[in-house]
Amino acid sequence: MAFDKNTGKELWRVDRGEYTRGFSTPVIYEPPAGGPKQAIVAGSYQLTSYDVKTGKPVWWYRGLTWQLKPTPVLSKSKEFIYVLGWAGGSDTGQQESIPEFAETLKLWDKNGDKLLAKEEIPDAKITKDWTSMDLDRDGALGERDWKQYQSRRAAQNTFQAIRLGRNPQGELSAGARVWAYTKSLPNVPSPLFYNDVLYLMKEGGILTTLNPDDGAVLKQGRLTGALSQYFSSPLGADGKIYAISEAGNVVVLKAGKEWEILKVNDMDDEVHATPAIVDGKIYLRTKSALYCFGKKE
Ligand SMILES: [Ca+2]
Ligand SMILES: [Ca+2]
Repeated sequence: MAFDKNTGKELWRVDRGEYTRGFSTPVIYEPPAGGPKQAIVAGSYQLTSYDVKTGKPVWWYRGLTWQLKPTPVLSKSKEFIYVLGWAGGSDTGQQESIPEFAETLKLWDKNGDKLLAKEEIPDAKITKDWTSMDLDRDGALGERDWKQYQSRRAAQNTFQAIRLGRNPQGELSAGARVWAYTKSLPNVPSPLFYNDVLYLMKEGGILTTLNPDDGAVLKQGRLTGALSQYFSSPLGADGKIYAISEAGNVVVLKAGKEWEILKVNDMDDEVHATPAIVDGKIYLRTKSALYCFGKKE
């Protein structure tokens, strides 16, 4: 949905019913060659860019995983976008080819109503996570539910670079993918593009730097002193990287492909939010307080 910032009036809304899970924040994008300002949204299986004035899709790209939580990041030139997605059961090698709905009905639809009731399905992998299967909540699997299941089982978790060029239009082909990295993928923290290096902050405290041109790993290591879960996304500023663990350890790193830890601070409180850096100040929210750090004026 888009709203007028002054009046709160709804300007447009688009139905995204086929994007069954999504937590990713939209990214505002202006094509380098001109063209309308857009909002890029990462959702189930597809990245879609909407004209912010009309809500009309300008371009889209298939080939994402099921649940998109991180926010995509654009390259400095805005000609590439880096999209990270991780969902349980979709790591490389876990993909399955699921038969068509009509074929499955022949096997399992005992009462012949062209739907698959829970009791008719002998596969516990399907029935155990029923709420993500029965999308319209009618108590049985229809063709739409099944198509989503097929997509989900075919999807692959990746951190991938997609070439947008200078003014993308319509469907971007699979050839738009420049590279894909499939190991040590974070679930929640968004990637960071800072000074021509990509950073991934994985749960458990594993930091990876990648070359944005080819996806090659530049350095991977654990953040000693901050090895808990990570929900907060890493940030770059002042030649440094800031990464904050759930346990409240703030790691300050020297930015660069050969990153190194400068300091680990302890907030003595849980942190799930990504800090904001504005006008030389860092705003950091823990479970119980909001802090501001900066030089005294
Ligand atoms: Ca049936
Ligand atoms: Ca259903």
